[in-house]
Formats: sequence, C-alpha cells, structure tokens
Amino acid sequence: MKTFHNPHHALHQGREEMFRGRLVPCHEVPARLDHVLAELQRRALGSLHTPPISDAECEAAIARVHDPRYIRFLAGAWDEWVAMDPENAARDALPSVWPLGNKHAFRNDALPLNFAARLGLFSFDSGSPLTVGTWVAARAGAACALAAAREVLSGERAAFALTRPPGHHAGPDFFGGYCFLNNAAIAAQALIDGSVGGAKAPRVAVLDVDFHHGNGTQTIFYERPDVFTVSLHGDPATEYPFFLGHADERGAGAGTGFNLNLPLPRGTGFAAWCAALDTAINAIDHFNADALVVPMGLDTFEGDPISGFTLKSEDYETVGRMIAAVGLPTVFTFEGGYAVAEVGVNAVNLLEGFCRSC
Ligand code: OKP
Ligand code: ZN
Repeated sequence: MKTFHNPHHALHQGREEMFRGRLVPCHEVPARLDHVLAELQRRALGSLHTPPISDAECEAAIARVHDPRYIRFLAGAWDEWVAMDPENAARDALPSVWPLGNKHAFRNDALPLNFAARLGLFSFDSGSPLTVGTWVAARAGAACALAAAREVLSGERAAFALTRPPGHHAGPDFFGGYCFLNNAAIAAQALIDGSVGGAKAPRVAVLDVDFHHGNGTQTIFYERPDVFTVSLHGDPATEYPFFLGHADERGAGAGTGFNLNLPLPRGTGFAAWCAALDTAINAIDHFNADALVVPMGLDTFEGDPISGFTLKSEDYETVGRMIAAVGLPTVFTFEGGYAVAEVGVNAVNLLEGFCRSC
C-alpha cells in the first residue's frame, strides 16, 4: 500500500484554540503526523510518496467539493489578516462571531467586508486557528487525497492519504473542528469523477471511524444517492460537534436513505464499538459500492485527551481486518487522534491489520 504524505503539513501550526473558556495549546499538532510517518517507516509498511499532483489538478479536485466563494476566502485569508495589521503576522486568526442559521435571525447571503465577520461566516467554531500556512498545507492535503484516489482507480487495493490538518468536519463552505478542506470528500468525489485510464467508481461508501461525527462529509453528500456516508461516533447529545450526527439523519431528497449515523455513548468500549462497526459494514455491503473511503481517526483510543471511547492499541488491528473484509478498493484519510505518542502505533496497527487480510 502506498502512503501519500503531505510535505507541507507543518506549515499549518495553530498556536491556541478556544477550549472550555480558555485559550489552550492546540491539540492538532504537526508531531501527530510525524509519529505516523515514523511508525510506517519503522515497520516498513508499504511505500512513502509525496503526492504527484500539480496545484491546478489539486485545485480542480477541491472545487468539485467546496464552494468557490469559500475557496477564495481560504486562499486569501492569511494575507488579508496581515494586511489589516502587520502585528497580526505573529497571531493566528480565530473566529469569534457567527451568523445563526435560525429563520429571520441573521443573513448569510450577504458577504460582509469585515474580515472577522467573513471568518465567522465560513466557520463554525473557535477551535480552528487559521495560520500562515493553513491554505498551503490544506491544499497539499487535498493533493494527498486525490493521489490516493487515483492509486485506487489505477487498480490498487488501497492507499493512504497521510495529511493534516484533518478534513471530515469541513463542509462545502465552512471550516471547523481543526478541518479546512474535506480530504475524504475530495477523495470520494475524485473516485466518482474517475480518470487513470478512464476508470471510475460511480458509487462510493464513506466509513468514518473517527470519534467525532463527520458532519462536513455528511453535509456535502446529504442529498446524493451515489455516496453512502456512514459515521460511528460519540453521541452528539454530549459530544462535539453537537449539532449534527443523530441517528435520525438519513439523508434528504434523492439522498434519502444514503446517510447512516451510529452514535454511541461516552465510555463505549471495543465490544460495543465493534458491534456498531458490524452494523455499518452490513449497510455498506447492502449499498453495493465500487470503492470505500475511510476517514481514519484514532481518537477512539482510551488515552485520547479530548474524546470518550476506550479502544486499545491492539484493537486497531482488528478494526483494519474488519474494514478489509468489506472487500472494496479503499482510500484512508488521516483524521483525528490526539494521544500524540500513541497515534503512530494505533494508525499503523489499523493499516497493518487491513493489509494482512487482503
Ligand atoms: C477533530 B477531529 C471547540 C473545540 C472542541 C474540537 C474537536 C475537533 C476534533 N472550541 N474540540 O474529529 O478529530
Ligand atoms: Zn475526531
């Protein structure tokens, strides 16, 4: 299996996030990816590559998923931020004001001139600092996702997009939850669009195993019958991102029946988590997908500092085997996992479990 890793990931390095009423050091740090890369090398699992994708190809793939207005904002945000005040170069831009979606409350159709207002319009939390290298890092991450999708279109069984910032919380026109571009959605759309000798995967399943609900991916594909989005996650009644991820969200319009949420209570252990994974896999089998995208979060780990499940390091190998048993060409994208010292072992355990049984 090839891993496409993001050579620019460390250009995105947030200083602080708003967390329980204080600014605290960011949980989503460059060392996370470095640990995964080091563990892949140590265990010689597959081969490591930087994505062989041009900026133009990459931006075309991003534009298949994200709104032009949002992409323009994201690409220019840092320069705007610094142009307002040269001292901003030493600070990250953190959103702090948002238009509610409530009827007759605030408008989101008029694009404000004010930068802080646009930062809020295009985001949903104050945990996701925008930094000097956010756009370059996120764009290179999308290239990893596209490269992994192409690898699978060329007939390979699987590929891994090892990138940060993560992606599954990013929607068509918003960032949040440490995510700016939805790498899993970009991979899914690239599989559907096809290329590499004309190969296509017209039906794609997304199996999100991160602790947090993949709200961005759900939103992007909510009205589409060609992408079956499935997420197992902490119950949004108590867990981030709180406002989406309930079991009754089944898709809308032509997409009705093509979203499945399996919320689980805080404290869920491996046996109950596995039972939910089984349910997810059965539903995916029934959908008859041509390819699978797995937003791979390792924050279900017992030692994760911001999450609430209790999976152990050795459990991830079983998870990998179960995902392999789906029998589909598979793209993995790196998502959460904030027990930094363990995230490499946990990620590679999962991938090794997958590779061993296919
Ligand atoms: C990202 B991924 C809000 C901060 C709350 C955000 C968690 C994002 C997780 N002020 N924490 O799904 O691992
Ligand atoms: Zn997460």
